[in-house]
Amino acid sequence: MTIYQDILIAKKNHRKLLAILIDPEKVTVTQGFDLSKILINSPVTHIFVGGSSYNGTHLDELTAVLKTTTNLPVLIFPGHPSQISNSADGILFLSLLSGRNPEYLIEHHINSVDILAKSNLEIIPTGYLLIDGGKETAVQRVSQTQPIEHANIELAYKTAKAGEFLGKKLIYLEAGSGAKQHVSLEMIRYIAQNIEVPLIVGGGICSMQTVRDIYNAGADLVVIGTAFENNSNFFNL
Ligand code: 1GP
Repeated sequence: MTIYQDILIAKKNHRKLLAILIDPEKVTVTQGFDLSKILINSPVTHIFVGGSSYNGTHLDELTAVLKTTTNLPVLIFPGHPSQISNSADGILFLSLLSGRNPEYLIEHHINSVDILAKSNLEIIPTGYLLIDGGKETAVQRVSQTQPIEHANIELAYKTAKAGEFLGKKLIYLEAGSGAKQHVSLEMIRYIAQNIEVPLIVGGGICSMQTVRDIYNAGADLVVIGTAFENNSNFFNL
């Protein structure tokens, strides 16, 4: 079964999914081993690996360690084509639909073809929407795009739905790593009720209670980065 098929089945069965975002800029290979020990005893179901500005050399090794020591599906969450690793299981092939920067809508994708065409990675087309999280985040800075306003549910919904019509298999609502405020429950609820494909929500989520609230609002998969970096006991709270 593919990773995407499993996500679809989880959605159908209301089995909520939880991803940890690991930024290779902040995690060494040795730390990857330690992380794995925590993750295998946690509710985490997926590992996302990526960052807005990583350009180091240990991505393949770190990805391989995370994959082999946890047995969890590892998906590349790329900020740039150079962040694609064949050691992963798949890739969220992101189009930044909230923005109007052609690099993040199609250019990076073209530049990824040579490596992806030769890889065994499961490629999952993902509509990526940056929603204002109360401060300028790395995605905004690196992509040079404006987020959708926190309160503009209609625009966020129409952008997500257009992504679905374009064939995106996942929609990802992103407040940005370390956001002051996560995507509102109201926006999540409205979009979840009005799209068919699974919904991912991430950015600025600081407690397991908020994770549950976001599930209850209709998200199928929640992404945690900063909160776990700050507290490795996060999933037990
Ligand atoms: C960022 O959504 C992820 O792409 C995670 O955000 O670091 O704020 O948890 P945080």
